[in-house]
Amino acid sequence: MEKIAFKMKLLPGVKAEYRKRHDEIWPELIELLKSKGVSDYSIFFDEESDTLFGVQKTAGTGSSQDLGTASIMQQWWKYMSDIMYTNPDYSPVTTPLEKLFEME
Ligand code: RM4
Repeated sequence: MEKIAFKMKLLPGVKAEYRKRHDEIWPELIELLKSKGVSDYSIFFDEESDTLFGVQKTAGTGSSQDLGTASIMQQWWKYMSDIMYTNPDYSPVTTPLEKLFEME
């Protein structure tokens, strides 16, 4: 298992809506993530910059951000696109982050 992190960006003032949508995350999306080896997945938020930080473990077969060929992820990304910075295909603009330290 590998632990990876990446950042995404919210539009201003939509933190509550983002949290609400994730509180109500689709079971089919959770099923996809788990089936593709994603686990221990958290998303943190920096109020000052509206930046989201995703942290997750992967089974070495890619991260949540690599699942854009799955219909349910395409639907989710489109659903979220009104409150996030996205690419033309509605995928969230994602910047991988370099790990500088990890305590086992
Ligand atoms: C985020 C973003 C990510 C997705 C999670 C579940 O808002 O859409 O790509 O993996 O939700």
